[in-house]
Parts: sequence; C-alpha cells; structure tokens
Amino acid sequence: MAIVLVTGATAGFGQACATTFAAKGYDVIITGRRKERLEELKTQLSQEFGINVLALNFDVRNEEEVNTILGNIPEEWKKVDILINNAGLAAGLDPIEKADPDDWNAMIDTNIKGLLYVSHVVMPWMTSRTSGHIINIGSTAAKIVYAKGSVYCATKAAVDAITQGMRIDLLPYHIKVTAVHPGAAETEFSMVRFKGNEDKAKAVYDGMIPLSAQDVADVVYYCTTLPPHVCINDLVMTPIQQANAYYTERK
Ligand code: NDP
Ligand code: 8X3
Repeated sequence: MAIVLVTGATAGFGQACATTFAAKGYDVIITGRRKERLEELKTQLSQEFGINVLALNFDVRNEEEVNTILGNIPEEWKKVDILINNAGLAAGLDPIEKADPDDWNAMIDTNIKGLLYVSHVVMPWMTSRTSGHIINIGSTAAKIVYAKGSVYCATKAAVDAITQGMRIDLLPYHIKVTAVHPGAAETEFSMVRFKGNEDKAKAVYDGMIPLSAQDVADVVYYCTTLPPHVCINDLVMTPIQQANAYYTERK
C-alpha cells in the first residue's frame, strides 16, 4: 500500500490528515515532539484501520535529529508517496517593534527551516523513484499580511515561494507539489500562538464558524485523488465568513 508521511501529527490538521489517510488504507509515518500522543495515535490508527504506522519523535527545527531519525528509517518505509509538510506554529501576535525575537526564531526555524530539513531527507527518495506528491501547508497568511502578524505571514509567504520553487525543480521527476492555504481553523493553533491563554485563543473564533481540522484534511486528501497528469498547485480555503486573512465578517 501507499505511504504518507505527515509532520506535526500530534494535533490539529496533521492528526486529522494521518487519520484520514489511514482510513483510506495508507500506511502512515507520523511525527511530532509529543511522544505520548504519537504513541497513542499509532495504537489507535493501527488498531482501527489495520494499517502500518511508524511513529517518529523529533523536533523539525533540529537538523541533526531530522537527518538521523527520519533519514535512517527502514528501507521499506522510504517509499514515501505523499509528504505532508504540516508541522508549524504562530508564536505571539504583537506589533513588530514590540515582538519577541524568540517568537521569530521559533516560527522561522519551524515553518521554514523545519519544512526544508524534512523535505531535504524525503525528496531524494521521491526523485529516485520519479514519483511522489509533496503537500505544503501554507496559510491565508501567505497571501496577505495582517497587523501584528508580520513574521508569521513572512514564514508562510516563504512556504508559498518554496512550494513554487519545488514544483519547478521537481518537475523532471514527475513529482507533484501542492500548497494548501487554510484560513482560520480551530485547532491548538491559537492556544499555541497565545501561549496557553484560553480566552485569547477562543476570541479568535468569536462570531464565526471556523474551519475544522477535518475540513482541511478532506481537502488535502482530495488533492491526492486526481489523475496522474493533474496537479493542484495552489489552493486557498477559508470559512465562508472569511474573505482573506485580514477580513472576517463576524455575527
Ligand atoms: P496545532 O497546534 O493544532 O498542530 C501543530 C502541529 O505541529 C502539532 O502536531 C505539533 O506537534 C507540530 N509541531 C509544531 N512545532 C513542531 C516542531 N518544532 N517539531 C515538530 N513538530 C512540531 O496547529 P494546526 O494543526 O492548526 O497547524 C498545522 C499547520 O497549519 C501549521 O503549519 C500552521 O501554521 C498551519 N495553519 C494553521 C491554521 C489555523 O488556523 N489553525 C490556518 C492556516 C495554516 P508537537 O507539538 O507534538 O511537536
Ligand atoms: C493561520 C491563519 O489567519 O491565524 O495561518 O494567520 S491566521
């Protein structure tokens, strides 16, 4: 059976993607820093769907960990058909002159460099087989910059640019490259952004019906169901109340 690798599978979109692909019969490689959650998901997916699961516990910011832990998986697992570069975060929502450089480092190191480190390991597996599909999770924040979000938006604009570059360079290998850019979705994202402040996190979704992790997983899965000659390059999806990352109509 085909293999999908999902980074950041311990919560949110990643967990929903891993579950969705497992339900379709894929063997799944799941990654994240929270080991217990990974192990729980591994047990759940293998028991519920009878598929094989490889759980890899590493921090995408750590190039050495990515290379040793992901780079040295058993040969049979290296036949990755679909890579979903999902692990990422927003840290803080502050005007740039007051923002914390530690937050900038966390976002740049995870959203940009982490995506590159993981891709650097997986791309040769795909090019050697002249097949594969890379799906990068961007954001509506890639397409428009909003107040207090400059560095998060910049990291997602970088994901957008890297996706375009990958598509060009991987074209000779028949590898599909897709960016899926979701708008506001209620996951652990805002709890992480506001560092555990539940009130601030909840307020993000006041007066609107946000996307769910499953909405995003369904769209990601759809992108993988098209005929071999068809590739969705760039897909933006939002709740119906959101026109873009800057404009939301709240009731
Ligand atoms: P969650 O916080 O629910 O999940 C984030 C996942 O990323 C977790 O599994 C987390 O695992 C993993 N992760 C974060 N940092 C690292 C790291 N350094 N190393 C390894 N894994 C890491 O957020 P979402 O599911 O909402 O977000 C997923 C992606 O979607 C992110 O790239 C985000 O920027 C993007 N996005 C989110 C939107 C939203 O509104 N929710 C909208 C548009 C895009 P662990 O902590 O165990 O390491
Ligand atoms: C997450 C969507 O609008 O919070 O990427 O930046 S937003």
